[in-house]
Amino acid sequence: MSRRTLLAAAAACLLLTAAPAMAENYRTEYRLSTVLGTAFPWGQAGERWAELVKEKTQGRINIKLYPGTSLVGGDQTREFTAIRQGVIDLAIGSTINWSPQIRELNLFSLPFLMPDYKAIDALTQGEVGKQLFATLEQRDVVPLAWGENGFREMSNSKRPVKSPADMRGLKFRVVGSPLFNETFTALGANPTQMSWADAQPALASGAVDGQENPLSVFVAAKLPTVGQKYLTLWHYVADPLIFVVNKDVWASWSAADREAVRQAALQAGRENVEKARKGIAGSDNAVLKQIEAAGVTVTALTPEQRGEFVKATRPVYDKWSKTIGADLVKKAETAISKR
Ligand code: X2X
Repeated sequence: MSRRTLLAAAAACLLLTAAPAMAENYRTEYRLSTVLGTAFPWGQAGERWAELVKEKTQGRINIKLYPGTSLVGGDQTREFTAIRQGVIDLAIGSTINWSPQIRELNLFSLPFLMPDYKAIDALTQGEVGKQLFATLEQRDVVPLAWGENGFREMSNSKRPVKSPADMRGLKFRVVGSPLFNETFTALGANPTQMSWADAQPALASGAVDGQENPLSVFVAAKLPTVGQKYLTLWHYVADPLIFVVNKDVWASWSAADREAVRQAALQAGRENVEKARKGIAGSDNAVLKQIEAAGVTVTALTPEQRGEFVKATRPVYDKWSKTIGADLVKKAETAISKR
């Protein structure tokens, strides 16, 4: 055997032994956490990411979706910690639910920071988005792509809300960060923090009067059937979604498979943003029509009326800007003003 064929044979041998050894490091299943299930654009994004990963890795990476944040017993504010600890391998998480652990993510919950969809994009697709991803990387997760839950609108079972005075005494279910408690308190309402799993029975029993969630969630969760008859379009905050992988899981994959998972996340993220805005954004108001057809009274605010809510929540904005980081908030405000 010539030296050359010997080398080629040795190389072939190495390849043969290396390939199965690498595959052995791969688990048969990776757990993907989301809050909402496949009736919602958010859960559909999880399903799509899994499908694209399977396709792009020729089945080497097999992802199973765990909606309802079931890997942390539905307690969505513990999701980020569970990813770091390896209880969850991958997640598509809302900036709201991870903000108790990552104070910078409260940025998107600053009341009335983002006036429109272009403003959301100016943040997630620009320097601010990059900086937030760098922050996440320092916290043991690999961020890959942005998605969207949406602009959060306010609903309740008691009366139309046109001004902060109309909110006085109403009990609202709010999510995650203490920032939400402070915002609703500043508006004169009575907020209670609870998980999404607890929110639905609380709305149905009348333990709380109202909630705030994107219109896509309002419709798919059938909130009009639990008495949510009054809806105010105030676009006060929006929560983007972030696609991440646990750092050790990421490191266990080959470079080619990592790239496949990233490309799959980017594609699923783009499709998710499109879906989350369908029937809601721009001139397409099909979702709003559907809500009105369900007998819901929809209140759109005039700029003056909206201004009252902005004014009442300004002290919360200023206080939380310091927690988030004055530089980051400034960067966000500049990006939005230049959009
Ligand atoms: O709990 C909510 O309101 C939800 C589903 O929108 C989030 O996870 C932020």
